[in-house]
Amino acid sequence: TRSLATIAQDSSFQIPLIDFSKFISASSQAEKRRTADEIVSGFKKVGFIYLENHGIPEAVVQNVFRKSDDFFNLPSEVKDTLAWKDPRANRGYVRIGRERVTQSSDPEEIAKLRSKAPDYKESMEIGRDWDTIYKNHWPQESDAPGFKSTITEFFQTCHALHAVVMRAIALGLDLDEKWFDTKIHEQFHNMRLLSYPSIKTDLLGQEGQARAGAHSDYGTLTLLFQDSVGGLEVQHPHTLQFQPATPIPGTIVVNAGDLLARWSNDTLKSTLHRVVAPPVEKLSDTEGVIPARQSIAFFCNPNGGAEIDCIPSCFDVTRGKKYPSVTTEEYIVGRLKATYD
Ligand code: AKG
Repeated sequence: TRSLATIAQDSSFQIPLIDFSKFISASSQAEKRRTADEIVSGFKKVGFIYLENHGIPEAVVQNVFRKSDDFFNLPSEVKDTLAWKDPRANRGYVRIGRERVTQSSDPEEIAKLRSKAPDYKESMEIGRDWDTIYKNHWPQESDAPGFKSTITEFFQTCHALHAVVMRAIALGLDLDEKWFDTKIHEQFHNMRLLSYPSIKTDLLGQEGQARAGAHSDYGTLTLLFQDSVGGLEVQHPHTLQFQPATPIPGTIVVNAGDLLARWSNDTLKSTLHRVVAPPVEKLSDTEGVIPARQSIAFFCNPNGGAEIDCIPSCFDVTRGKKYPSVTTEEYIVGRLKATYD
């Protein structure tokens, strides 16, 4: 058996930094395959990767952050008119205290957690804008100039990048590169703009209070854009220690969600993560206050009606299928229902 100290420094549990240009514009099929293998290996071991040279210009990301900040600076009365209402739509503004992400699926336990220690954050949830049933809750153009156009464009940009990462995953799992294409093209995704207000240092960390409690994501992939404040942490599955996913400028943090883990027979890992106070070194001159933090999470899902049945290369006679087939919609809506009040 390995000693705890050895496990704590487990060097295989490092979030790999992937140069995605070596997939997008690979100089050879071998380089492309090598990059796909690195990506799949990151999802197998850690469940998280950093992507650099992903093709989304930094100026685009910074502009989305600015528009997001402008939105959260609107008066509460305005934001409250755009409130999130139900898990099927999963759209709208979620004020501080309405959500507590957790692994629990017991409604009573979740309600208790939520009233005692809700996540200290507010968010704006956005779905595909052309959905015929569910409508996004946009602010008036005069209240938030350029917000809608910037966000809808960024939604498309993220969808396109996710489709390419799914191609890399297909290749790395020995499937045809286009295996996922027709199962993920309906943009059944959710973009979440997040704002974590500044908070007194001694308030965060008490009785399970966090910016976002430990949880895994529900869908296939999450593309996470974070500012430089820090605080995102990823849990080692064996030691249960949380390790920082330190912000690296220009990169996107990408993690696998529960539905991709299930689809892949747990070949790919959906790892618990949380958002807490940044490491103490970063707080030395902030006088007892943790600075505000902004992030954008793009939660990717397969098509709503897609049957999520074990990927062919992830089971065989010795490794049976662990889960029955489920549709994306059944799965995601069920998970969302449990998290909100
Ligand atoms: C979530 O909203 O599910 C997150 O994990 C957010 C992570 C972050 O803000 O860095």
